[in-house]
Order: sequence, then structure tokens, then C-alpha cells
Amino acid sequence: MLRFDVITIFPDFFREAFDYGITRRALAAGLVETKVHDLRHWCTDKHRTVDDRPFGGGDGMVLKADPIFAAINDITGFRRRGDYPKDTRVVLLSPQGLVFTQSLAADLATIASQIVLICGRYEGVDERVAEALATDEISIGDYVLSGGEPAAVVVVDAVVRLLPGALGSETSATYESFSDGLLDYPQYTRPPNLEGLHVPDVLLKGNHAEIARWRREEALKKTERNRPDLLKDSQV
Ligand code: 9D3
Repeated sequence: MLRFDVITIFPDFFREAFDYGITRRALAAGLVETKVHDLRHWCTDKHRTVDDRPFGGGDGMVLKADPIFAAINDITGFRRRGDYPKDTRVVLLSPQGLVFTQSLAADLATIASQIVLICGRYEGVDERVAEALATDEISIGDYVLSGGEPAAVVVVDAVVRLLPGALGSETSATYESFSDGLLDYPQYTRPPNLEGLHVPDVLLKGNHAEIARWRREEALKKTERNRPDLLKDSQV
């Protein structure tokens, strides 16, 4: 059983986030459990303040460290990164993190029994969270989000489908990249003629060797066009 704990100032964001597809089935099957925690629960002042002005000056506000330290202590039972057992991962979602990949998802699915996801916000999070609490600092890509919440949903989805017993874990025996390092070949289904848009003839003829050759060729073309970076480290 893998347990996810999400720490956020927008718990409502996750209301139905895990209620679909493989995540829903994995939850129903008891493979995973997800708990969403409102960071304000650990804010003790009258106004439940989650953020404050940056030391040294500058624009914007910084998410305070002390409520996050209290939350991690309550949720994990431990006070510092060095104290967790090795199957506990505390992930800070921030634009400064390592870019999330399939191999990092596989690492989390294999090693962890508890994954705590801390959602960043505002201009940033007090760096002591990265220094002393987080085992991992993860970004989901080079674009600006308004917070870590969408990233948390992405990480949960990518990890859950790799759990043994979740549909998806058997279809992707090779975690390392997308199957052979290429993008998928184009797929078609009925009807064979949609308003004059025809399914390629080769797929209708049933010559499996020719179909395999066509698919590989098309996957290569698409990868060259859309993701030339993938070709550099694939052996095709
Ligand atoms: C690098 C941008 N920062 C410059 C001052 C400001 C900033 C922008 C967006 C600070 C925090 C955020 C909120 N984003 C996340 O918390 C975040 C994120 C993202 O923006 N992109 C990709 N992955 C992630 S994971 C968390």
C-alpha cells in the first residue's frame, strides 16, 4: 500500500482529482490511499497566516516554513529529512526542482510506501523546506504554474499507474523512456473513410510485417519532427 499525503493551501483543488481512471481503480483496490491536508491547519496565529515577506526584500510573498515543518512532523512522525525511513519520500514541488521523468516516477513507485507532496505557491517557499525536509525537489517542466497543485496531480497519476496491480504497470515493462525511446506510431480506428479522410491503406491490408515496418517508420518521422531530443539518446 502506497500512501500519498498532499499539503496544500487549496485542498478543494483535489476534490475530484483522483476519482478517475487508473487512480480511481487503484484507490478502490486498496493499492493506494490519498490524503489531502490544508496547510492552514498547522498555522497557529489568529489569521492562519501561510506566507510572509521575503528577508532581504523583493516582490511577492514566501510560503512560511514553520507550518510546513509542523505538518511534516504530524504526517510522517519525523522532524527532519535524515530521520525518515528509506521508503518515505517528501517531495517539494517547485520550479527549481529536478524535471520529473518516467524514471523518477518508477523510482518513487518502487521505493516508496509514503510520499508526501508539498505544493509550493506565491513567489516561492522558505528554502529551509528544501534544505531540511524534502528528500526530492521536483518540477514538472519548463513553464510557469501558479502553484504546485497541478504538478502534484501529475506526480500521483504517473506513479500510481506503475504500481504492481494497477492497470498500466504491465503495459509499460520498460519504465526508462517511452518504450523504445520513440513517440508512439499513429493509430486509427473505424470508420476507414471519415469525410474523405482515409486510414492508410497498409493498415487495412493485414500484412503484419508491412504494418510493423510502417509503424516504425511513422514513429521515427514523428519523433524527428516533434521530439528530436529523444533521438539523440535512443539506439534506433
Ligand atoms: C521561476 C518562477 N519564479 C520567478 C520569481 C516565480 C514562481 C512562479 C511559479 C514561483 C512559484 C511558482 C509556482 N509554481 C510551482 O510551484 C511549481 C511548478 C511550476 O511553476 N512549473 C513546473 N513545475 C512546478 S512544480 C511547482
